[in-house]
Amino acid sequence: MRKITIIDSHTGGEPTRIIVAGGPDLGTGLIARRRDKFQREFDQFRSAVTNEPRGSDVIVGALLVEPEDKTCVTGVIFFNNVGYLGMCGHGTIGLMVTLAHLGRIQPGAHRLETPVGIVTATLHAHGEVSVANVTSWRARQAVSVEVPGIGPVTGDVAWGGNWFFLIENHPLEIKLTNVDALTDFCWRVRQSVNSQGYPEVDHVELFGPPSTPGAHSKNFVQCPGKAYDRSPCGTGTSAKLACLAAEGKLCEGETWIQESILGSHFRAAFKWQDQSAGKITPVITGTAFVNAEATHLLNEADPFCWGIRG
Ligand code: PYC
Repeated sequence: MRKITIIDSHTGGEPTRIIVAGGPDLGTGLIARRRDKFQREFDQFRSAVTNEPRGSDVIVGALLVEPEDKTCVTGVIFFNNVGYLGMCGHGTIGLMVTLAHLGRIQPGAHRLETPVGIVTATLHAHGEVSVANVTSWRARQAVSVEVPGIGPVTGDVAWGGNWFFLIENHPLEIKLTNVDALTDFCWRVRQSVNSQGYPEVDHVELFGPPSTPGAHSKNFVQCPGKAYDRSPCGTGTSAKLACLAAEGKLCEGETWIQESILGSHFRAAFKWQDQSAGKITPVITGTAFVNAEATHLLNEADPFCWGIRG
């Protein structure tokens, strides 16, 4: 019987499941190529760890791999119920807290290798984590798409480690009792965005007024597998900062507090990397808690050994 050791955490309500032992051996080399190998040859591990009956649509999984760049504390490949993520902000915060829990890191700055670039995450003495994310930018402003059953919807396309379609103007209130309507809206929008020339957009992000004093905005982020992010979404907040920076609505170093649909928060700010090209380095700060250590048992006699795939 194969065994996979995992550690679970949550960041602002959004779960991260780190494989710390027993995952597939992807060898060495470029981490993006190893991610492709994971997908091509070992995708059943992704499904076993994230999908039911062990997981759920909400879980983001992470496989730790040997970093190619030895200045990095680890390499990490994030994945979910349907596939692979470029970067994951809440997952990186969860990873740092998990590495601290394992005694593998101490407070301070640590470099992490991901398939879309190296990020620097700082574990603060009080337990918070700040992630200096990959370069982020707005690729298209005010793209209008015709959405069947809804009508025209306008949003920006931006990169924050994953591709986002960000919508300010929409008719929905962002609250938990509205999740079904928010999910249906975002899913329809994503199909239209993808079919109308932006096939790479994998997340849809809606914004509304915050509920907590001091926050600047509340979001609803739909992930590629249709689940919504319980956290304010680190890569989505990075994409949001890129849009705010491009519009001159947030200055370098100014704090943006992004609230999630649950009411959890990330604090965010950016540094210009190339102002003329609209490129920024976002820094996202949040908190995670380790909430389980477990061993998954993979018994080939179990018909759902490798998870239930949609
Ligand atoms: O925090 O970047 C994030 C994220 C992406 C998908 C779920 N969470």
